[in-house]
Amino acid sequence: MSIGSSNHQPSGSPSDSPSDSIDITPLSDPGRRRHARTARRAFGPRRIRNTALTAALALVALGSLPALVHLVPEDNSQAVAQAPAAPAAAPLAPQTSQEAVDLGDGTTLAAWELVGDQKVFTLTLAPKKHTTTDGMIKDGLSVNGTIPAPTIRVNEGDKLKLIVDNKMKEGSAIHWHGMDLPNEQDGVPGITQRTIRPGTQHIYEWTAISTGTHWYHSHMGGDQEGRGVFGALIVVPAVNDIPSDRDYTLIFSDGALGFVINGKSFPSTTRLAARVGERVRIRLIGAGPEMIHSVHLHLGFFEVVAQDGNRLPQPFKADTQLLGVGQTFDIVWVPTRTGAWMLHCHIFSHSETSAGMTGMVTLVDVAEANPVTVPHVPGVGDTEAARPAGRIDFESGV
Ligand SMILES: [Cu+2]
Repeated sequence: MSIGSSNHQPSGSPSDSPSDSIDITPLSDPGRRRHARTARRAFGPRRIRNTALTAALALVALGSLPALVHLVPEDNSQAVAQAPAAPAAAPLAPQTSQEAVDLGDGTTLAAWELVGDQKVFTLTLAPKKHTTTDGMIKDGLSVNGTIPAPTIRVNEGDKLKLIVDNKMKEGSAIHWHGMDLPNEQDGVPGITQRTIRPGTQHIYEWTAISTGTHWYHSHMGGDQEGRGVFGALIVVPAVNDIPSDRDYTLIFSDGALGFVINGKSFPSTTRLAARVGERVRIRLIGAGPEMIHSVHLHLGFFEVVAQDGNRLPQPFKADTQLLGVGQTFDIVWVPTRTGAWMLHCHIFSHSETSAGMTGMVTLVDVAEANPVTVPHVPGVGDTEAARPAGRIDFESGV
């Protein structure tokens, strides 16, 4: 499965099942049974087998039940010719809301609702006792109850309304990092807006025109950011997105929460799932207020394909990517072997103590590649022995 560029839906956790089997759903439809009975009377059992086969194949091609009406022909050889042209696929109904969804990498997709022509997000900032790993409880700041803040994922050109509701005991403002937007929407307290006082709201309105992987965070000094007010801000380009089978986001932070990936310290970080041969896109975000991180992935190399949301004109291969404060990189990794492959900051004081690995460490669990599935064509076997019983032998006509 490839994740398309116009995908509105969360894409971090594609199904592990091949799900390539062809489902001829209308088989149990009473209308079809009626047609089948009529046809059986008219043509006898052998002819109906042929007709049913042809109808099944045509159904697969057309993917629509109404077409079946045209597929009980007097002469089976005319079936495909008589079938009407496949109707144009109906346009998808516009999405009008999105629920919060666990994206499978330790981040959560932000909920929104379409009001008029705007996608409306409500972001509630509040204190939270946050556990980074067993026994490590920190005084964090959450957005909609989560650390990191929920991932805002929108499409290029979307008009956004972002209601920031400050339920913290301190003032704040939210900066939309990497966005090309009007100055008064930039979220810098004392410069472009008044501080959002405790117990009050502030509304930001802007259009998402800066595509790729970005982020948002409190601009009230680095302290709030270090305690958790940071999240991914992904603007899916209308065309030419980076194709991938998996799409994960890893946000590195190093403030009051300690050395964390997506708000967690190893071994409580979320392990990522992948399969051999898949294109695994990982969006790296340096959201810590203080430090650079040297992000290393075991097993070969990955390709660095974008920086700060912009596709690189010349992607390059690396096994370690330096992630500066405020930077983002998109990397694409195609695992070649199964196993538990480590992704960690290679600055060992950020990822290890004398007691072992901790902090900025996670693992990618790579399973075997999906088997190649060959479509089954009913009635046709490579050898006579391979033909299932009851199937028609086209050569002999028996
Ligand atoms: Cu580091």
